[in-house]
Amino acid sequence: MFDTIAAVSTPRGVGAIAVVRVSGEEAHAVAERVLGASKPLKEYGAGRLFRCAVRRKERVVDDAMAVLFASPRSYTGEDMVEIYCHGGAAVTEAVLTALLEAGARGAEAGEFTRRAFLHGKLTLDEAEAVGDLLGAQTEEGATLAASNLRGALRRRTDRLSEVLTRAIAAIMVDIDFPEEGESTFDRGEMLSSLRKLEGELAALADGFQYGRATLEGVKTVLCGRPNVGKSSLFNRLCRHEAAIVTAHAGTTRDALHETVRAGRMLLQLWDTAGIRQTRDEVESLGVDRSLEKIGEAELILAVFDASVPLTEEDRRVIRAVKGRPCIAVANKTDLGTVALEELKTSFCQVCPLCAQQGEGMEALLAMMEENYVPAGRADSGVLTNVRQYTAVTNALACVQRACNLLEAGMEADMVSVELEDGLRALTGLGGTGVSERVVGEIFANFCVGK
Ligand SMILES: Nc1nc2c(ncn2[C@@H]2O[C@H](COP(=O)(O)OP(=O)(O)OP(=O)(O)O)[C@@H](O)[C@H]2O)c(=O)[nH]1
Ligand SMILES: [Mg+2]
Repeated sequence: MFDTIAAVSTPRGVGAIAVVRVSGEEAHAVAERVLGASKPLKEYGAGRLFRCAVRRKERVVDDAMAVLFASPRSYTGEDMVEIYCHGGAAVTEAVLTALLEAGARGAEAGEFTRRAFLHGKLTLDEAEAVGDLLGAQTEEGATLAASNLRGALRRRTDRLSEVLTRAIAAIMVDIDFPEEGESTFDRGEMLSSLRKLEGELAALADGFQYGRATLEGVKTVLCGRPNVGKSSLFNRLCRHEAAIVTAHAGTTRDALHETVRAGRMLLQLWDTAGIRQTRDEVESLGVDRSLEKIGEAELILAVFDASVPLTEEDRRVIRAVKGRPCIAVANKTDLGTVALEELKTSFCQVCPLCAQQGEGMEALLAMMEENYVPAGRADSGVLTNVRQYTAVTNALACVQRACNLLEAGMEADMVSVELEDGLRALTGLGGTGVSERVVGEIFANFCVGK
């Protein structure tokens, strides 16, 4: 049974308008008790905007607009009413209170979207896309989430599930009607189709790095010896004077963090203390912190002063970032480029830059995007969270095992067990067979009113 819930769906605070939503079996009746219009609400029909007075305890608290939705053609799949009231804090509160007094219950976090999932209006990955869309901080992230909301990821996984279903069905025929010593299905053909599926699942799993980076941001750390221009670059990327810059070596002592939009990327960006041997206790703690941040980084921007030959301290930095995803930034090119060639011997990606004037920033952003934002991926159905990623990697492992069993000429029913596990993992991505607890956790992360 789904009772009738109500909540303010716009952010708290003052705005020109606020949207209050009601959903559930009694939604229309509850609204009828509160909204005074020129005729009974159902005469307006679904999807028609009408003007109304909102009443609470015999008093009109707002002059508003509203629209009815009839089940199943609504966001939640239930009867719904949306009220567009004036966005003052007291007005909004009064409209909500009137609905609660008229029989609705205050909605829990994410309850509207949860109902949409439970009524089959959205699959679980599409519901997650609603959360991703609300949290997206770049247009790239919004595009990705919107396309998942419109089913891009679901269609992609549905296609893969179909391959599994067909393979399972073929094996079932074989198990049910065994012919003497021979399979009724072509093992070679099945193996090649499953190997292809394996490749597609692996590509889907690989895209997770991009999905997460786009929505949560790439953990990016600026490092280098003191005075090379890390904080100058940090400020350029932040587009404001977030860090102190001086000609004094050892200016930055602590690790500074900002969330930054850079081109099509979102960065969780850290500026760090210059790495060097020092007797200064505070600076030395800062250096420890820098090394720690390097350890956690997904992308390192190792900054060097290109106008002078590399120093022993620079070489220590090069050793510290060895084998990590790293772009070398050859800074201070306005003063010279003597270190440029040597940097090219240690790094695949070297970007000449003048952080002080901003020359080279576009090239640097392009280099960063090259690593993290492959062209044309945002609308292809991308994994965006660990739950989805785990589902796909589990399915992938099952398919790999099934292929190995087929290759080893093992019994068809053993292959089929793996394929069924793989199918379960993959359909779980859309929410099939997912436990109440997991579903609850997903929606608990939403805000009230969503
Ligand atoms: N000429 C020139 N000077 C620069 C450039 N980038 C930074 N500087 C100067 O270099 C000095 C050090 O810059 P910072 O950005 O503080 O360097 P840092 O690497 O953060 O230094 P620490 O915090 O001490 O480790 C300042 O005087 C900057 O103005 C550049 O591209 N060209
Ligand atoms: Mg600094």
